[in-house]
Amino acid sequence: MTAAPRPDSIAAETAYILARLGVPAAAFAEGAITVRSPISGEVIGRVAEAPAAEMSAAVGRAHAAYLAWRKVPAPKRGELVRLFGEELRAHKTDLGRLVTLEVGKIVSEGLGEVQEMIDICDFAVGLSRQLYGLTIATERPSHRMMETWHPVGVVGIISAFNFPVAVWSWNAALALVAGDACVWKPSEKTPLTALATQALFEAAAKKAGAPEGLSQLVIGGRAAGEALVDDPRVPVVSATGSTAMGRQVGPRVAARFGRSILELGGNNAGIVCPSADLDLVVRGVAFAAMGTAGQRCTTLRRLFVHDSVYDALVPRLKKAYGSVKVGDPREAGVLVGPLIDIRSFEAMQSALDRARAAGGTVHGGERARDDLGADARYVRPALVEMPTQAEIVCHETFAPILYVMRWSSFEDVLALHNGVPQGLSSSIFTRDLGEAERFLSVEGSDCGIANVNIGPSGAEIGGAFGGEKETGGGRESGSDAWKAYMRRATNTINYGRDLPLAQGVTFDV
Ligand code: UN1
Repeated sequence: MTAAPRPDSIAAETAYILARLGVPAAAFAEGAITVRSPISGEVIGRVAEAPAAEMSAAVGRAHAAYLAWRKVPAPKRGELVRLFGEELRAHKTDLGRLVTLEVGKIVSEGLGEVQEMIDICDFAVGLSRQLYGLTIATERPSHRMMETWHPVGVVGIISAFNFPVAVWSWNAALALVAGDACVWKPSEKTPLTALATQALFEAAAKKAGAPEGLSQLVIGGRAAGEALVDDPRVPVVSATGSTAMGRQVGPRVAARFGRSILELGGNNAGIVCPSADLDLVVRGVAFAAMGTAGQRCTTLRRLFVHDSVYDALVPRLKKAYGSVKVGDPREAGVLVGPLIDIRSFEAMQSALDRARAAGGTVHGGERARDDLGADARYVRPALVEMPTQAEIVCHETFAPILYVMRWSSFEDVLALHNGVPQGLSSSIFTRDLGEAERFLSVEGSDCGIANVNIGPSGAEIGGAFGGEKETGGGRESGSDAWKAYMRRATNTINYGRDLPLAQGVTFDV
């Protein structure tokens, strides 16, 4: 650990933190992948793309580690994850800061991302003593029937830039206690946080005496992703990213009878009812729609406001949109940092043009803080009043755009709510128990996550995370999501001296 003072430039601070986290300087000194900080657009690292054969070699190493790891008792596997959680606790400030530098999250959200990793480690440690199966009544005398959950093998993890390390940890922590090994292909936009996380994992693995190669990191582009997706030694592929990516991954994994856990696009809505507490709505909407600069899968993108409260609420929201502090995410008071890159800014502008063409009135959305770097893109979050749920509203644009629409009939608003291809997260703001319960019922939200009086984003790790329809159907993180990382065996044991057959079949030889 170096005692030098924390340097000023983003590139120098990045190098300083990576050194503290145990990443050798050579790992980010040269290579085909140029990493830019969205804060200023400056280059903060260059990382080599893994050669074509590397993915297959990494899967081979992970598979060899799995063969040893699967025999380690699950609570002992939990010990590795506990030690990894300790590393994360000890380095939370540095890793959180690195998330801020590489992704542009505000400081509290960078730290929150690492906290989410710590939380899933804690969860997985407990889980390592609970990988339970059922015992099931059998129809045959002197028999017993039960389930055993076994490790499944190598789990492939493809992660996105917006939660560059937390989403990996949701998968890895569960996979590791389940007895699996992991191969990780992070987003090409965020290899530095991946290198740092891998270094912390290696430190924990060494302390735990875990088999070598249990977690492999392969930095590369599409070819690396495809090699992972197509490798028959990878029974489970967990992929987070766009629906377009999932459309490729899902069928390819299925074609070789692998399983995929897909966490794809969201188009999350909120319904504001006549009885809603508007103070709470303003705060809930502000965080859910503008937080993380609109770059969460769970970001609030559509808001349906009842006619009777529209004129009371929407001016307040516009005020919040106009006054929220946009800028350098390292600065105190800033709530909205940069977009990840220029392409993302262009996609946002083209969505706003389409919204205008469909009759929308756009407030905000323009470039902000162009003094912070020619290659950085900051925007004032956009609130767009839409006359209808036009086609553009049905798309996920990964930027801070909130489409606001009016409603008057609860039936109609439920239909509009569910009338998009995605099904990740959803919310209702109401004090009316009937409305709340209907929203959560079978006739209500069709999403994997449905909330009352909180926005759709910011889920805790204890619940299963994921969604329906084009969101991909996968579930990660809490509840019984661990089952996707294991294989189930049904066991029937005959402890008698006869051989009664099921369904009363007789077969006397
Ligand atoms: C994502 O955007 O990919 O619920 C994950 C949330 C976070 C995770 C988001 N806990 O917003």
